[in-house]
Amino acid sequence: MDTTQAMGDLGVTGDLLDKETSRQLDERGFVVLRDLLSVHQVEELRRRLVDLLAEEGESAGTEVNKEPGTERVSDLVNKGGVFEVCFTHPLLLAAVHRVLGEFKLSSLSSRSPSTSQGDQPLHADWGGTAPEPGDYQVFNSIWVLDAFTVDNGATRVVPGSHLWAQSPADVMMDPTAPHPAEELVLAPSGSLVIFNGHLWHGGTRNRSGRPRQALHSYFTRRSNAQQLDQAAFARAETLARLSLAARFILDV
Ligand SMILES: O=C(O)CCC(=O)C(=O)O
Repeated sequence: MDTTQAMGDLGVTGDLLDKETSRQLDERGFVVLRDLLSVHQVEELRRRLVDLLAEEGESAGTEVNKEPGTERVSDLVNKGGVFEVCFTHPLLLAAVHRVLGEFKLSSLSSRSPSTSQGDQPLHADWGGTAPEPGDYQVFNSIWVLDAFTVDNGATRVVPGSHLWAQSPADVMMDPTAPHPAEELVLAPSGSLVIFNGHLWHGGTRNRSGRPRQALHSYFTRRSNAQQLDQAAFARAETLARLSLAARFILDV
């Protein structure tokens, strides 16, 4: 199995990403793809996350990280077949491949900012030196379960910042402050926000009084370590359920 075969098996054909999507991903660093999940899928995902949060309580999110003021659940690969679409959707894989070349899943988690919480500094998802354009190491994506609106903690992004070879902390006095070029990513429920992991972005405050539930499918170049060691966490029932191609994406 190699990347080409795995992607082919999972339905990625040569021309899946249209020209405009590719252009936006290259130049602006992010794109909102609408209607990737059905209403039924969104409901199933939401319900499973509610159950997991109740089951796991204080330990929810600990496999990767807990973030004050948010509810997170991690290691979702092993917590239900319902999450499989989040790391096998052909459009997502085509976009990841365009940016990273050879890749694997790094982690799959959920994030919901609580009421009046959720502000994050602008950041890129790569801890090391910001790479030159084209030498990208990480890719991120957000499955929007509750529509992202102006007041519910939608993600902010600085379009084109993945091309600057700089991190916000290198050049901004205060990365928690608004950036003059930032945009709020507004997206209906069922959308997927795909973005270059070097794009400057961050969560914003949820002022809506309602949940803002979303899932993060985070990918890394195949030669990098994963945020969550998928092989170490893989459960027997997960391995039994997944196709060889899906296992290749996880590197298990
Ligand atoms: O959920 C969001 O709006 C963005 C979260 C994010 O960028 C992060 O947790 O690193």
